[in-house]
Amino acid sequence: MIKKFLDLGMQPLANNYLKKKDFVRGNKELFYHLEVGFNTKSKLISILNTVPSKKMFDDDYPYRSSMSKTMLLSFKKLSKYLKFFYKPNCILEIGSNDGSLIKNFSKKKVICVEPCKNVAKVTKRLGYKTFTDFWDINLARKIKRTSKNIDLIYSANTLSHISNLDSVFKSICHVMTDKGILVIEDPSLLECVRNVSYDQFYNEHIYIFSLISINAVIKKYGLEVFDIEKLDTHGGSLRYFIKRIQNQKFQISQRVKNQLQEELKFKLNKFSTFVKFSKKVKKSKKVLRKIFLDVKKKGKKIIGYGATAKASTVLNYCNIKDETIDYFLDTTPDKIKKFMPGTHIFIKPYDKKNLNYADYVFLGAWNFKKEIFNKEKNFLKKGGKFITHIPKPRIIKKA
Ligand code: JHZ
Ligand code: SAH
Repeated sequence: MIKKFLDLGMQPLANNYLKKKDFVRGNKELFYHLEVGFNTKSKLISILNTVPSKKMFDDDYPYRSSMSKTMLLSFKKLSKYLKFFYKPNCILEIGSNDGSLIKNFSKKKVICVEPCKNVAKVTKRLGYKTFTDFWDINLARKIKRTSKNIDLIYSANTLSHISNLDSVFKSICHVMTDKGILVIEDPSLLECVRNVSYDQFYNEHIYIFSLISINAVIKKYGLEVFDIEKLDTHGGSLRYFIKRIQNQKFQISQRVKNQLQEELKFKLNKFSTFVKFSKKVKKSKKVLRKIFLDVKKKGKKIIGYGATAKASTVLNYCNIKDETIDYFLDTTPDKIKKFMPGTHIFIKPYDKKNLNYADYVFLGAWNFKKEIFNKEKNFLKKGGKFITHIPKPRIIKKA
């Protein structure tokens, strides 16, 4: 049974950045009801109303992993470790985006899966074998016909985006060798609850995994987590190292046991935890709205930094629109000169002039706070201020 605990209202598709013609002349934006629930059996957290994959991941998909140095570095570090420790013969990446991870590996050893044509083009151009398809059993069968030695499958911030987990794991088991390893990486439910980062919920994030729920899901495919790594990326993520249960080469590490204990101590297996979380979300909205109203009353100029999918959830939920935030700054070519979904806040290219115009900057990409504050030392020194809602809504005056 799935029990609902959070209602974030009607929301637009989070990565659907608009051109003016998309919302003037009465053109309708697609909205869906963003509600979140708890599966009493598997303890899996999921959104309740899903949008078809083809509507979200089309040939115009704007997100590029390479826009953050933090992510590039994290992928580089992981690649080194995987090469050293597992010495893979053939690597399959599901949701390879612009190749930020895979470009650390030799072209001869790699298979990319990326359904968005405009993004898949990037790895194709770099010379990596790329399938422009959604991950499912048909694709898995096609790949298996030519590649029988896939001993490492990697997928970051993608499996949580696919509603049919049965198809995901059956397809993985179909292509992965008996001694193969599956490494997945997604935002951690524990950190999401701890930080009240309710903006981890939007149409693409169908699931927010915990070790508890991942274990429950993969067991029936004969898989188990044997190691785990905590990451700072995307507001706190978990990297799960998964093997077939019958593969005795790796023991279940102490880190897995510790994570399980921590999650149980935090009561991630109890519905009541999420009811409390939902109350904190409502409070967060109230306080954030007050901060924006107070700053605006003083006649200050506010802009946003990082036109993220997460910011779309926050701003639409809190009803903060273009009369409050003058514009967003972002480095992503496919977002620039477009408008934020739902709130219709304009997105400008990142430059110092556009930044220095502001008195206050809303941190849309709060998950890259360290990287951004490092870059914007001067803005802070000159008295520039940031507004964030994580872990609690507040104004930040200096780093
Ligand atoms: P970022 C997307 O979420 C969507 P978003 C998706 N569902 C997901 O899971 C994660 O990514 C992986 C910009 N930026 O990574 C670049 C600057 O402008 O938090 C990006 O547009 N300057 C697939 O959108 C955005 O911020 C900078 O200095 O919530 C960051 O987006 C930096 C560091 C970033 O993901
Ligand atoms: N792995 C990268 C990209 C994450 S963005 C990173 O961590 O930064 C999620 C990517 O998954 C997008 O590029 C999207 O097109 C892709 N994706 C979404 N649904 C998918 C599916 N069913 N099969 C394979 N890839 C998918």
